Amino acid sequence: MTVVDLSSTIGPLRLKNPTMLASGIMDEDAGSMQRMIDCGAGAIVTKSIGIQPREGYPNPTVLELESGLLNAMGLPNPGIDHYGKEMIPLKKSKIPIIGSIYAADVKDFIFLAQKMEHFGAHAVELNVSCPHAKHYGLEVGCDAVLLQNIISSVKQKIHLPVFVKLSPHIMNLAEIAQIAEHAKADAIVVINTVKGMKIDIATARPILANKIGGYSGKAIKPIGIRCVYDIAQHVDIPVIGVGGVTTGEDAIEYFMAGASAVQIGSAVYYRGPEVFRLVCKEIQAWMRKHRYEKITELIGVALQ
Ligand code: RRO
Repeated sequence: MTVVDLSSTIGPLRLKNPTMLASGIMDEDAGSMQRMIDCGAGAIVTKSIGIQPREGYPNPTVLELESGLLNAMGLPNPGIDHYGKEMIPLKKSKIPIIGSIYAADVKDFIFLAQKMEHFGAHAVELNVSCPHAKHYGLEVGCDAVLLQNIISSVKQKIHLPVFVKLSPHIMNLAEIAQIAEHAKADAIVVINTVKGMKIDIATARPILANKIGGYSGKAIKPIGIRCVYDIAQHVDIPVIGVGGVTTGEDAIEYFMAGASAVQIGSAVYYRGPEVFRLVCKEIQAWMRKHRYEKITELIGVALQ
C-alpha cells in the first residue's frame, strides 16, 4: 500500500497535515481552539483581533442559506490585550497558532503584530479582506500603496512569518498578491467571504441586521479555486486556499490549483469539529488510490 505523507510547509512553518482552522469559527477562546487541535487541525488561525474590544453587529448575524452561511458578525472580539489570556494556554501547542489581526493603518497593524508575537503566535495573518467592515478589511486590501506599507512595516518589526488574507472582490488580485510578495509577505491566504444578502420576502426587508454579509461554504469553492489558481501563477510564495473546503476532494482540488494548505471554516459547522480528521483521511484515501505519496506532488499540477 502507498505510504502517504500529509505534511506540508508554509515558509518556515511545518504542518503535520494541510488542514487549518480558518479565522472566525471556534477561535475566540482557548478552549474552542484546543478542541480543534484535538480534532486534528494542522494549524489554527485565531479570530481577527483589533486594538479595542468590539461588540460586533446586532443580531441576526448569521444565516444558514441553501448552500452556505451568510454572516455579518461585525468583527466581534475582546481586543488585543484581553486576547493574550486566550493565547497563554496555547503556548504548549504542538501545532502552529496563527494570530489574525485587523486594523485600519500601519501603526495599529504593527502594534497588533508585536502583541501576537509576544503572546507566542507562530505567524500572523493580516485580515485585509472582511467584506463588511467600514475602514477595515477589504477597504485596506484594495489600497495597494497602504497594503504594501502595512506588510513591509510589519515585516520589519516582527520576526514571525506574515500571511496576507485577500478578498475575491479585488479586481487586480494577482497584481495585489505580487505587491504583497514584493513587500516580503510569507504567504497569501485566499479567499475571505463573498459579499451577499438575504431578503425576507414576507417582510420585504434584509434579514441581517447589517443588511449585507459575507457568504461562505460549498457554494463559494469555485471562486476560491479560481483565485488560488490565478495567484499561484503569479507569485512564488505559498498560497493557502480557503472557501468551501468540506471534503478531502475539495482540498485536493485546491492543491491542484496551487495551494500548499487549506483552511476550513463553514465545514466545521456542517461536519462538526471532526472535519479535520475526516478531511485528512479522505485526502489520504484519494492519494493512495491515485498513487501520490506527498502533498507536494499535487501542488499546482493543474497549472502546467
Ligand atoms: O467578523 C466578521 O464579520 C467577519 C470577518 Br472579521 C471576516 O474577515 N469575514 C467575515 O465574513 N466576517
